[in-house]
Amino acid sequence: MAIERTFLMVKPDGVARGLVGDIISRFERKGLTLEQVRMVTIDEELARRHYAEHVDKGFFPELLSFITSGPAVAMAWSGESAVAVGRTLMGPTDPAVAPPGTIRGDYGTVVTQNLVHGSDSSDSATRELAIFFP
Ligand code: D4T
Repeated sequence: MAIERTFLMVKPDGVARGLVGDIISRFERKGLTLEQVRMVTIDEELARRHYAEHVDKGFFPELLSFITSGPAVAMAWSGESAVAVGRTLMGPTDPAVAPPGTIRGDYGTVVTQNLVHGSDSSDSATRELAIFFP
């Protein structure tokens, strides 16, 4: 048990569909604390830094096109086990199989347009927060 910080982002599809308020509300109601928030339109350079582990994957061109397609909402959150709690509320990567009650399970069907990003470890959170909130 530990207070952690995590990086969460509403991706361009979530912003375009007007789901920012709902998504923020879910994290708030769960008990996490919103520390910082800013709108950002991700460019290719930022996408390559954020998704460094995926740049050589086959799906990267599609991911790059999507993530740079419009504004996103970048957020720093804190709370008890914030990394795991954030991931639990988001649901599995592919919205088609994400259970109802999760953000991806409730609002998506397509893996690329999966609405939200959340750090998958404390180390990732530190790295990602430094990129978006230098
Ligand atoms: P992010 O990083 O966006 O929170 O997603 P996950 O942590 O849940 O999933 P990930 O890192 O494996 O994938 C990053 C990002 O790539 C998209 N993606 C993934 C895609 O477009 N096609 C694919 O086949 C996969 C596996 C979705 C999330």
